[in-house]
Amino acid sequence: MSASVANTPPPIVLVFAGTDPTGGAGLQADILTLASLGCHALSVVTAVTVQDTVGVDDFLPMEAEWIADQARSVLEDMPVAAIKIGMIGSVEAVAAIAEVVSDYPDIPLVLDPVLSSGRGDPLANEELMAALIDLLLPQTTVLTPNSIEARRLAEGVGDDDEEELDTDSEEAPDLVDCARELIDLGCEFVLITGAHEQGAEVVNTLYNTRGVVHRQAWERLPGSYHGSGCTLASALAGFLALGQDVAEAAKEAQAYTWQTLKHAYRPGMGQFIPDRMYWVHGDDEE
Ligand code: PXL
Repeated sequence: MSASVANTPPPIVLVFAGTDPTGGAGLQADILTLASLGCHALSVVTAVTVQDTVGVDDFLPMEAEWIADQARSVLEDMPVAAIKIGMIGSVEAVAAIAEVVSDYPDIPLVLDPVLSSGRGDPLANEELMAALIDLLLPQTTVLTPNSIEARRLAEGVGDDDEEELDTDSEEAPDLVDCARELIDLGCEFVLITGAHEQGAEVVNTLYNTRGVVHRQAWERLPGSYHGSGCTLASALAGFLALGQDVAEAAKEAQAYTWQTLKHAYRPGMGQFIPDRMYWVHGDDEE
């Protein structure tokens, strides 16, 4: 019919995420990141948030059946090279997503366990965390928690419900132990990010069943960023879709994310937004 019929589509990544009207985090961040890497994003809306760059005011979870229907229509139509899951919004939605992805066990799955916003507004409760652990972790290729999320997930939901671990606390389990626990819960790899830890550098570590795969240290940038975790997880899914193995994709995703943070801008009164299109905008004055 036309020449466009012959064009090869870019690698396709299916994203499950909540929308963020600021464009800083969530689905919008994922789509921008994937587009920037040369992938095509299929976008399944799991929730709608009300927020600005300062914090999240409210969110409305999408009905679980609607989430599954959105996903199934595109999965049956197009070849998906990787799946990325961000904010989910309800326990029912976790179950629905787990059921859909279980039909596609060969597609690598990146799970960003979104538990709260950058400001700390809760985006998941204990029940949702338990569902993530039971239903999605065993299907996950790479889990991408920050150190706070890693500790909360590894600590489990049983013993000490109300008390979150303070990252400065002497009691805080070592992240290597957290990684081992998370791997034991069934995911293949865990990439724990260290921005919330102390230190001049941010150290991110990739683990698998044998322990540390690699550890990378990055110059700590001064801002507070909205959507850095979404950017990292999507970039990782994108590099997997482009054919890299997990170890290489994790490195490339960190390098890309660090660049987006280095070029971040502050469009409102709150956090900085990573510039996923930094290579289009060119270098700015600091
Ligand atoms: O950065 C985590 C995140 C993911 N998804 C949505 C969000 C946020 C943080 O605010 O709003 C929709």
